[in-house]
Amino acid sequence: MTPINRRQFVAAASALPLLPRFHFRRHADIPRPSPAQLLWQQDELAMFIHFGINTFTDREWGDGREEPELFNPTALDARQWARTARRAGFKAMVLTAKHHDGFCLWPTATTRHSVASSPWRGGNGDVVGEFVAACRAENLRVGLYLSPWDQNSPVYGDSPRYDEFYTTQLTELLTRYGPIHEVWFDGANGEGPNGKRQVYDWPRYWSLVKKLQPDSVIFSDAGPDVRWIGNERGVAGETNWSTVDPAIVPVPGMTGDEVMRSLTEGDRDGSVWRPGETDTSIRPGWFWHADQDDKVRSINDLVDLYFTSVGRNSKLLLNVPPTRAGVLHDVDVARLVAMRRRLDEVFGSPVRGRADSSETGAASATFTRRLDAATPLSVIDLREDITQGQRVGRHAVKLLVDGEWRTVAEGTTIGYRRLHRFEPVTARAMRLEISDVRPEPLPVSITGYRPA
Ligand code: FUL
Repeated sequence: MTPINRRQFVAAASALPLLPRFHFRRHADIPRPSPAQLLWQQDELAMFIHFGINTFTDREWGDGREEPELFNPTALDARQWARTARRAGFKAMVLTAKHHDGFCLWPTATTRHSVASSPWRGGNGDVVGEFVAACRAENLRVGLYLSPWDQNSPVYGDSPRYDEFYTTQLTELLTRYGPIHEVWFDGANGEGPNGKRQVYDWPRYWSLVKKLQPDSVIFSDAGPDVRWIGNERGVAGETNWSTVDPAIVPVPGMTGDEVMRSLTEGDRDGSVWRPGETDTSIRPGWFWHADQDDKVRSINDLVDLYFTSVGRNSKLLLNVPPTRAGVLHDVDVARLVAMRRRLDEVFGSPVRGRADSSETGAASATFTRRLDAATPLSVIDLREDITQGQRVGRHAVKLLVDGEWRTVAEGTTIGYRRLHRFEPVTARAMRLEISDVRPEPLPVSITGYRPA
């Protein structure tokens, strides 16, 4: 007998008249996360580190003509970045190994525009190496951002030659430093010195990453593993599917309403699993600027970010830029630690109750949990088991208050995690109604939290 694959088996078996068809619909193949995508999502919080020549020129986008001598952090301490991240509950960090100015934070063989031409550590320094070592020491997953747009490279715009240059840089980064969990690509694209626009060979870059770091996730507008959420404000869509139709955003850097909608909300019947990452900065800029030391996000603002990203089936990649000394600023550190304290208070006393009734229809279900005593609640935390895909298209949360069911929250998608905040009410039971579910409903976990 010739072996057949799973898809052929399902097709063949569902054609048999004696077997009920619903059996096969119940096990429909819907997109599910890979192990690497699952880890990425469960981390919930990652810290973005924008650091480089811009830190010393006070710019956001360098032009590649900076003198490498300007790069000279006086007290660089990557361990302080990592320690802060861990204390604040972050599970991963992503460093700008190269930004649009082309200045490399590691001693690359591809260009002289790097730390090796700077006075820092006598020209023998390696920020990427120190960053990776610090992540390992603090048990954080490692991510690297290698900007495709490079304003320094003389071959930028000469597309095949630049692809060669760029993949050599990628190879250095992905072979010298051990496991890299996330590789971050942005879509910025310009013209080279020859006046031509660079055409990036995305399939080549991505297959190289997969070859060198098979357990990593690749981030870009177009994934393939993790997609950009479509804005830099820290706000995921209230509707947020982790599935997308890959034909809508085939390459990074595209614009248009449908592109932005698909980035922000995903696509319900999309054929691939590509969850959204929400990146934003703790300050107005991505790089450190002295005149923004008094513009660091407030504690409330940081807590809100958690609700509008992690609480909407996304992951938060929060940028905290080191100063010219090479450390995270005291103000930023204090805010992050306070954010952690506040989140620990909010989520400190979970209320689960016990399962009471549940009713399941073809595309809807109701789950009820009784509480042991009347309990004040102000947050509800919903979770689908995303190892089984993402299914719920609509939901409502009701609390039993004085003998009546009161709706405290309504929405569309749930996914990995959906958080709702509301004015405290004292409840005896919690109920979740889900509808517009595809394929069939599975249990959704419900946890309440007391007012902090
Ligand atoms: C964008 C860049 O242009 C910004 O400078 C920043 O690095 C942001 C995270 O990505 O594409």
